Amino acid sequence: MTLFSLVLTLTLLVPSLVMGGMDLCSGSPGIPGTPGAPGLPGRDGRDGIKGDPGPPGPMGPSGGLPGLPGKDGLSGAPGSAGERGEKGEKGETGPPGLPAYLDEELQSVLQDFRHHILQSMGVLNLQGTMLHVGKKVFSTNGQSMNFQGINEICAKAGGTIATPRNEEENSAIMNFVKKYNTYAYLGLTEGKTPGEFYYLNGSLVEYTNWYPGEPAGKGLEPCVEMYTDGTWNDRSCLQYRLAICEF
Ligand code: MAN
Ligand code: CA
Repeated sequence: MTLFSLVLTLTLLVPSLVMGGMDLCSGSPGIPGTPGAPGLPGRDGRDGIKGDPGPPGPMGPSGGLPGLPGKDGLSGAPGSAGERGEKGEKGETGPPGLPAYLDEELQSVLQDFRHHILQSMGVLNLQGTMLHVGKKVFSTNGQSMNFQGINEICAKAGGTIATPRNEEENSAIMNFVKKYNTYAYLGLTEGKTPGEFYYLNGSLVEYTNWYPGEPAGKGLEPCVEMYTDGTWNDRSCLQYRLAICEF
């Protein structure tokens, strides 16, 4: 070993001995060195979540091919109801119910009906505006109007213009004519043949009570009025006559 290599060995060894011992004259810490150069860029991270769609791009040049057909529009308003179907088969028999006379709810509904009907009948009887003949009811509101007006108000009330089919019905109508001292139109009109009269349902008149010499209008008096004695006269349809309906 040369002297040089011995000195070199010691020179290298001594500082490590001093550092390892720590009690060999420790100095103050040195000044921090300057920051190192930036490291190499790290590896790429994982893919991020998908971003929002971008805004629509600018319109392309015109003259392109026509686009695909658009989506269907909103559905239209419902159509009108179809024709009534055929009647279905009879359903099964329902569960047995109480006999009507033991059904308290039904009895109370019936009592209510009875009460209301009797009240209304009382009012109508007092006013004398309703006359029963067989299954028919004749009634008047005491107003006078032309033939068309009478047909309209009778239809509105759910009836038709009074049409005597026999003597009893004729006298019921005459009762109103006398009471109001106003002739009434009847539900009859003249056909194409002058002097031939028909019910409003189109069938030829059966019962008549013409005043002697009538009908004499020769096609110019297509309506029929009742005089105060119950006889009939053919007459223009534009007079004002008592409105009597039947139900
Ligand atoms: C008037 C009208 C006719 C009727 C005659 C009877 O002219 O009422 O309808 O036939 O009188 O004289
Ligand atoms: Ca006449």
